[in-house]
Amino acid sequence: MKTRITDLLGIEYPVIQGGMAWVATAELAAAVSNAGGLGLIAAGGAPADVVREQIKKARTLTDKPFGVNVMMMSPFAEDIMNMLLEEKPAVVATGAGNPAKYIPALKEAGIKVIPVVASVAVAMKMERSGADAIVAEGTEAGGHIGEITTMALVPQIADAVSIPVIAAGGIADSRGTLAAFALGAEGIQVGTRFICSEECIAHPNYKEAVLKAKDRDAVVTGRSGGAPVRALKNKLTKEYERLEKSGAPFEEIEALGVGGLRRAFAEGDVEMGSLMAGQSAAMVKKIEPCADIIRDLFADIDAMAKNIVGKIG
Ligand code: TUI
Repeated sequence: MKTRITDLLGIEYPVIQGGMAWVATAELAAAVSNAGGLGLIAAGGAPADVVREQIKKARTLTDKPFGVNVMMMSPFAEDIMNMLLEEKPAVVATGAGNPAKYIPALKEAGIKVIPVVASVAVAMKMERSGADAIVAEGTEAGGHIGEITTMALVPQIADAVSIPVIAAGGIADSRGTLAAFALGAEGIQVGTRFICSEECIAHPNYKEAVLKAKDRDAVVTGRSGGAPVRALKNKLTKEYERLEKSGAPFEEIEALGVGGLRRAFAEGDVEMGSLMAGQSAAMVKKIEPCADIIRDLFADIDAMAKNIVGKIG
């Protein structure tokens, strides 16, 4: 496959692995890059030295390009950006905020910059600031999300910018890949399905929760505080809902989530851990190597496209 994304990043398949805090470690990033996609190490809420060690580890596991996802709401975002200017990963992706002030220095260092956005306005702002590509992330995605669906967001962003668009949110098989390309994307970002890869070191209980998830299990909490997060329904999300409905103070609601990711991904606490996952969780059927996941994400695209043209063309 050849798109502006495979050319830009020097990869075989136009797929980027989502920057999932705690899940997207050096092991997962290297496995995805070795399989021909672009793996990302997620900085999440970790300090710069921890992220630097992850980059060094990934370099021992792959000689292919990989990237780092920086969560802009992290108190360490600036430190991490400065560290990245030294380490020079192939790509810096960002989420949950505006990376514009860092883009000139990153580009100067030869790093490609790919912000994740959830609206047309921010996509246009990122293009003007010098981004190399954009991830258009629909509300189907896991973690911190916007309001607009992938179906409606991707074509609007594709029309609004000239840089290549990567679709994210709800994509977990080759039907989703084909749909994303039909909407104007030139690549896909996949998170949830990679949680259930063999190489992902998240706790087995968390992988099991994704495998067991049904269509309505990936619920949104935190709307009242202005930072909606999609995660698998459990005791924690129910407690969130109860507090939000009761009009509890923001601080009390927020305190509930502190440490939630660590509880889920490191400790396997499926009751009070934050099991962030997208709506595609219900489509994930087994634990398999990253190479098999990537092959399946692009399987039979030709035949599917021809079949569709046969029906409606
Ligand atoms: O960032 C994500 N997903 C995330 S971040 C995260 S850590 C977290 N946990 C709890 C609460 C908040 C964060 C877990 N999952 N996806 C990409 C994404 N970025 N979605 C939405 C945005 C976004 C939002 C606002 C991007 C830019 C933006 O504003 C830009 C501006 O101009 O201010």
